[in-house]
Amino acid sequence: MSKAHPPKQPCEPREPTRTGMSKEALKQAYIDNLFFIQGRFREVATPHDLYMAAAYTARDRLLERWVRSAQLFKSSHARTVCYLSAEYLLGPHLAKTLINLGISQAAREAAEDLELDFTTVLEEEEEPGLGNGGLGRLAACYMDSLATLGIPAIGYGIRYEFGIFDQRIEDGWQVEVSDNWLRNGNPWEIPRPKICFPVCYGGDTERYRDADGQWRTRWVPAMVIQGMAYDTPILGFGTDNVNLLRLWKSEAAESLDFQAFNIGDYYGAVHAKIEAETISKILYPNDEPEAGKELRLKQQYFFVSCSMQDMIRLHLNTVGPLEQFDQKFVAQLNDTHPALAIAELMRLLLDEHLMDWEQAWGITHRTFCYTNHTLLPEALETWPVALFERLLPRHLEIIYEINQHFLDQVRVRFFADDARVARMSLIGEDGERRVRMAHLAVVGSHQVNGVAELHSELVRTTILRDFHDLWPERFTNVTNGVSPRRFIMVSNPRLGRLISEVCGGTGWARDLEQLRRLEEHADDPAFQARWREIKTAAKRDLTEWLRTRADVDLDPAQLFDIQAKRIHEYKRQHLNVLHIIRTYQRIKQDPNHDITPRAFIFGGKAAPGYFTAKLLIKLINAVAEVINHDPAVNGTIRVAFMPDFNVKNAQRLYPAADLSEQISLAGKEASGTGNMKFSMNGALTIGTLDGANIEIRRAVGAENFFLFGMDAAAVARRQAEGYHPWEHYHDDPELRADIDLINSGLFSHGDTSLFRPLTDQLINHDPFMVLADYRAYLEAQDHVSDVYRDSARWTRMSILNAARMGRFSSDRAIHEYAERIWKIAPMPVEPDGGTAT
Ligand code: KOT
Repeated sequence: MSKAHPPKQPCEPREPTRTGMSKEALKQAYIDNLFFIQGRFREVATPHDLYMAAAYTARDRLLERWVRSAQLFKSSHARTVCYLSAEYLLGPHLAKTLINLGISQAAREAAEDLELDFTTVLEEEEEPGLGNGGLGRLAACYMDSLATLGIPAIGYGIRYEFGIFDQRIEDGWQVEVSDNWLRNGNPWEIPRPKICFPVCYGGDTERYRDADGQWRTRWVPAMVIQGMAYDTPILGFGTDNVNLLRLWKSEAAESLDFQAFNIGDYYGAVHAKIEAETISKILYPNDEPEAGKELRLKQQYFFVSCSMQDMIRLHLNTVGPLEQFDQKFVAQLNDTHPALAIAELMRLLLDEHLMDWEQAWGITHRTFCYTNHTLLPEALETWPVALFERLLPRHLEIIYEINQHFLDQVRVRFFADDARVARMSLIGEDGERRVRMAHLAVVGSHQVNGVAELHSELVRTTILRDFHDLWPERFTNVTNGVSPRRFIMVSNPRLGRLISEVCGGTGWARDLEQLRRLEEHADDPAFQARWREIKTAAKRDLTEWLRTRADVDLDPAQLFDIQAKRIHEYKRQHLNVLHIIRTYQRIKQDPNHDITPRAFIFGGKAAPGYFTAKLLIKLINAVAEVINHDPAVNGTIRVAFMPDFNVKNAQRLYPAADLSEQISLAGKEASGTGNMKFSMNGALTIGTLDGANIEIRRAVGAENFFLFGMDAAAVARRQAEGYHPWEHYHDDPELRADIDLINSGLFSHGDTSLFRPLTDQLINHDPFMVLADYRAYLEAQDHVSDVYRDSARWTRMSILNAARMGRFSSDRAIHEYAERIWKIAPMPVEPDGGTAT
């Protein structure tokens, strides 16, 4: 391939280059794409050109299936799920697409023939980080499963120009770097300049009589922008079904721009353009104070308005009468960020399509379902009424009217219970008047679910208790799940191959209960040896990566103990740190102390404005610095912080873990999904009875799970009777010594005040009861160390963990949503374009 033109075509008939699946077809397609799309030939192609050619080669095959899917769904008027989410944390597309197409091996061999390093090509991809963590990643897993199960679906969201920040660690501190993920172009999206909708803000409303003499309201906005669609095809595994992820980019409405230009206000026009483009510019990090987040509300309205308008357009183009809207669509609200969609659909039906209230409300209510993802009070969204009124005056009127109808119902049902009416109102009146988005979501939906059994129970009995009293039938649980394609096949190909060998093919990746077949090998020494080899190989890979990226040397023979998730006090990374410090003190006090060698590995981002979480990162790195360089430790224990925890890097962690840290205070973690990803990859869990941990423990067997700490009921009791963390500090000399060591300045070059905010908070307030669970945690960790020394026992437990994780596939979760909540059946796309029989 030394000439700068595409190779000559052979004369004999062969597979079409743009859709063929054989190695030869892929090779030809790859060379063509490098030439005709990138305008490159091998000798001058950059690694990015090589990646782009591979991406376009995969994309052609996606698009062919997409068109067939779209044709089928359109012609059959397929009922469709619309997943509304402000976040999608998709991770790299290429490897997953090749797996879902079933051409991973062929592509690898094609790359070999072309003398390309396939791993380097895959590494080149910049992932779209359009989410913060669990909630956004769940949306991505659910999109994967919807397509795999053959359920017609559209994911609606925002095409943020800048996703979640990249994290660098400098002098132990987190430094945020902006995520310019679109810099080199995005081969996975198709811009749709003709699919765009106006979105209005501000202004006023006015009453008028329509042609029938009916009084109606219209919104006279102060500002109009537009949203343009960017489509990403999402292919399922082992199927030709392709669904659509439609993300909206904000831009200046063309007409406005032009008007200003015509009257000579060039700067005004440019300003309007900038203001419009700002709306989809950046993803907000979680855990930030809500104050002054006008732009966030604008974002939420922006994407739900475009999405609702698009759904109505699709409906009118296919089914027709809007009365049947809720038969065509069901809309799932991924937490309350898109809850404004309820008011927006009402507005469109009432004001634009001139429907009456009762009918519009019936349709709206039958269309929406709401998933709650958190009980943390600070994460429950409310918006100041004043801000709402300024930005969305018509929606506030509609919300008031919904509230009036709703509270009338409450008053009749709960006679003379004013306190209850005040508690349930969509408007909070304590202090500044605020719109309560969770209340809007519950009132406007026909189903409400939590994301793990305990969480759903707490939703019913705490934050939404009054609503449960009123509408018990509305509440349900769907425990989260994760995609085995992403988190086993892509992340841990060695394990994937072994499972395929045991299960006789890759069918397990669509039917995860098949993992059970691993159980019969759990005690087989030869199988155990292979299992350990796979784990060790992943640990070696991670060790190598961390050596170059985090300047730390681990030993794959150590127990790899990993906590990877957002940094937050409720997740209790500091509890983990206290155990590390305890282990360090044991070594220092008795160098002959028989310690099970461990690598403590952390990963996770802290919200840029969350001071305590950032200080926790500094503490982890400060402890690492001292321990890793102390000759007395002699490498027995090591501490590492993986910078920039994202999907790509998560894929390096899960396969390498021996122990998964799931140590949140019971009742705080809604579900967790990292817990599932680790366990599927054969890690044992040390964890509390929180979120999905409870169900994971039940599934894998209590004897294969390291449980510690208070349960949610005990937490509530302790809090009710008055919790005094200082007593634990005072009464437990080891705990005191650990905290005192932090305060001594040992980890801060003698600065005794650096970590005081953390330690003072623990001793005096400790809202997440770290000190109360400290002793139980240490005991559980000692048990972990003992069991790890018995390699056959540990390996058996590890195999059983993976074998029993079938329930935690996102396919199971989506199957539950489809059957129980959405009432929607699969519509498989056959390779020839017909429906399956
Ligand atoms: C963030 C802001 C407001 C409301 C909810 C959130 C949120 C919740 N972000 N991520 N979550 C996590 O969602 C996951 C998926 O359900 C859960 O597994 C996890 O426990 C939540 O913390």
